Amino acid sequence: MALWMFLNQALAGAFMPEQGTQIAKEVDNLYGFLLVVSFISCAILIGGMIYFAIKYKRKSQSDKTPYITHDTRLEILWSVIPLIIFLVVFAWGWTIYHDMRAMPENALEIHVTGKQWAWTVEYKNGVKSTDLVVPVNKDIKIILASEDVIHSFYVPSFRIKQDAVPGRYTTLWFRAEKMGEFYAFCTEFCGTNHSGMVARVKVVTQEEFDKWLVDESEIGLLPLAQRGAKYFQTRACASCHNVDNAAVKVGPSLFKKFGTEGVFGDGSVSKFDENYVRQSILEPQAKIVKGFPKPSPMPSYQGQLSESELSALIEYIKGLK
Ligand code: HEC
Ligand SMILES: [Cu+2]
Repeated sequence: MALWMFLNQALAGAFMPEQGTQIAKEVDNLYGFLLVVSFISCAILIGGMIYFAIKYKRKSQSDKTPYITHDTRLEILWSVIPLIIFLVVFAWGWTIYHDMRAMPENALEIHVTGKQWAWTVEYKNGVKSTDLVVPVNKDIKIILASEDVIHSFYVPSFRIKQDAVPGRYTTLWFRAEKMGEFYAFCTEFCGTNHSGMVARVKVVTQEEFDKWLVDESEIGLLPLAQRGAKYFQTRACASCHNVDNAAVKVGPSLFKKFGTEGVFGDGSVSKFDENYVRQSILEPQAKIVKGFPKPSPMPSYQGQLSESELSALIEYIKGLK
């Protein structure tokens, strides 16, 4: 058993992501078992084949192959042993899967919504975030939805994965046992920027979590531009736009743009003013910045942002100088 655990940890540690939950350890144990059994079977099979090939190689013209029809004992053995192994794997896998799918009661419920190409996390008190922040050692139930196509929410370190399907809710749960930063990916190819659909999962102490939740909910009391700065992060603008002179991300940098003249792919120009920023956010396809692909990969925020949130974003972009 000790050797087994050692082998498993060595295997998992070698190429699996960090184990952030109890389920992750259980999944890795089963996976390790499958690997070890496969190695042993492979050795017996290939080893046996080589051994017999050498042992029964025809050595002279008079060598005759003995006539063997079957061996009942052997046949039962090589049928029953694999059957037992497969049933063990089945029962073991089913138990873990059952634990994964049985939603714990009294879990902290968090809504996560997929949209081309970002995850939005919403807490009961109204806080919206692009990071999934959760307290350590607490059951968390994620309620998934999608605004457009099928996405899939996957946290490799927690060994959990679930599709987000438009028109219905799906759920999954986890209990993070390690503090730190992990990643949630989209594992359902959902369009051009599918690979960029990543959210950070931050596991913090209960105290840090409570404080973060209050801080985030007090955002409404901040001055416009500061609120805009927050929305710029939480609405994923920052994942595509720089606000300084750093290398261009998916979209153009918004640094020192306000008040200048925007030049578009079709050669037209427009003043970079409040209405232009507003249109850029609500109808990204209307005017596409010169040098950027058409159609623009920027999602429309029509119906996603309130007037007050729009004003805050515009005020923030105005102040980028
Ligand atoms: C998926 C990536 C992506 C996201 C997310 C995104 N944008 Fe964009 N954005 C772009 C691209 C690409 C362009 C350039 C093409 C165009 O004009 O649509 C652009 C253009 C713009 C422009 C015009 C820039 C100029 O130089 O004329 C503004 C303003 C803007 N985005 C603001 C925002 C804001 C505010 C948000 C968040 C609410 C946001 N964007 C989210 C990719 C993105
Ligand atoms: Cu996706």
